[in-house]
Amino acid sequence: MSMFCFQCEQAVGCKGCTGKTGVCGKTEEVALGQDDLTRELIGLAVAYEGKTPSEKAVRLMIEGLFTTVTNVSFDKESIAQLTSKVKSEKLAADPNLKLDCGTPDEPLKLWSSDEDIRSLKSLILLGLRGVAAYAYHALVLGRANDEVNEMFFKGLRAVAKTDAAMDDLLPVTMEVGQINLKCMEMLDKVNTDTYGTPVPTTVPLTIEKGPFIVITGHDLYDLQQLLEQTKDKGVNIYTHGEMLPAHAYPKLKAYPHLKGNFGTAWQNQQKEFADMPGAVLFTTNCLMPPKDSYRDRIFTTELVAYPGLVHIGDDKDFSPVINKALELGGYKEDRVMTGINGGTTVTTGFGHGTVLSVAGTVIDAVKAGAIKHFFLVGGCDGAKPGRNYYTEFVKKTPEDTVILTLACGKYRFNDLDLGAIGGLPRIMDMGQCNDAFSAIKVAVALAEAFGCGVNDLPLTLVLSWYEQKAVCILLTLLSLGIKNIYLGPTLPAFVSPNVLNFLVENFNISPISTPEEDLTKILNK
Ligand code: SF4
Ligand code: SF3
Repeated sequence: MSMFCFQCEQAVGCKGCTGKTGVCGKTEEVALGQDDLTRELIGLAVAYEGKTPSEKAVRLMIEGLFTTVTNVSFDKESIAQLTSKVKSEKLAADPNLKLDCGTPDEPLKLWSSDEDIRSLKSLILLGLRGVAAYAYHALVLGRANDEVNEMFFKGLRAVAKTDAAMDDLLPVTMEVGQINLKCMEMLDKVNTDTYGTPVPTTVPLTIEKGPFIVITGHDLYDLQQLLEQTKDKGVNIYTHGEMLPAHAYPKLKAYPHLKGNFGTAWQNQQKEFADMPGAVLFTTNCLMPPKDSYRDRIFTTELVAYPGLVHIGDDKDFSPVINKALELGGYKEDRVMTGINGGTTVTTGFGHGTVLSVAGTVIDAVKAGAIKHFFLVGGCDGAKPGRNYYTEFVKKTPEDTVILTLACGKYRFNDLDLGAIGGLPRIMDMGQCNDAFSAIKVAVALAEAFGCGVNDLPLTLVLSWYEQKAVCILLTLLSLGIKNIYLGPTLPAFVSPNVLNFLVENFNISPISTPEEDLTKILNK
């Protein structure tokens, strides 16, 4: 038995990672442990058929799904512990459960069925892993939604069906998309209820002298706890990766020692963290195996885990991180750092609250012809050279167009100064990947204002994907009937030719080609 994983964009040869280690650094043992966990989660879902899942079962379901997202956990021990909790809960719900999706000694049977069925089941399972990440963040802030929670169980029951046909599974994939919209809406609401409505904010990329901590991932609650605990400690806090939009939330922005943003997107961490005299806290994906040169400075919390790293538990006592930052002492002088295009600041905070507050200006600018087209250039970043497409695409967009962006793919271009239209910057960062909710809200509001459908707006979505949150967001967009999406850098390994045909025929999804060719196609339509 060997590992097989094809859940992210790095899958070897666009087919799958096999052998001893995946491209992400996940070992065979961890991959097989994640398969066991997934099998137990499917069992849990089946055990609860016709019954309302207990609170404990829901929590285990969300944690289990999120743990298997790419770059979250590399730790077979914590995965095994979670698996055994899921197993006990499954047996408590149905002691006689028999499940035909493989024994622990063989790979999940789910993956050995017809390729189209496997493809749709993958879209459901991987999409739900993404939704679980967002549900988890909302849960941390005390918010949950029964409909969202029920979908985890319903979706995994569909995956468990060995006689499922394409017609059974297609509606479930769309349902995963619809439920993700609800989930992102819940997260948007609890984020803004807790930390205020994001406001446009310019964030320095310079690291001031003195001790500092870099916090990365998506979890705003962890950031706030860390800001509280470092208040009078002489330690500055810098965001990294998907934590950047935190600067725009009034209640987080209010902390004077939240100073700026360190580095660029996740895939550059092994280079950017080497020799850094500060501590780093990972709150969610995307952790890469730490190099020896800096592993003593890396800390994990929540579901993120890596063998040998110090993990901050539920008590959220960040003292080890703070002490490490004090011990390292930081840079001796302010360190001017830049984005990948040489910019020294980036801006964020253009969520639906801000953009819709100036909707009148935007609509007038479109009517007057000052804004000809909107692009949503968003999604994940990654290591493939082909991702340079997104930088070039943005650089080549005409001056009378606006670029909305979100998630970590924006580091390819968010330090560019492309000027302004009607007082609004041409590049507007709407936030983290879950803030795709903001983009959808803005698109729907614009469509209403112009009395047309979203597909009739002068708007094109140019998306980049890497991990499973991008999968659920894509399903959300499709479930809303949004067409003509450009997707790259490559298409997912788990999309079979027939499923791809379905997506092309029904939604006109196109793989990206070159920035010039795609821009010509889009703007001449
Ligand atoms: Fe490979 Fe991605 Fe799976 Fe890691 S998560 S093993 S890189 S397909
Ligand atoms: Fe990025 Fe990992 Fe997907 Fe939240 S942080 S978008 S890749």
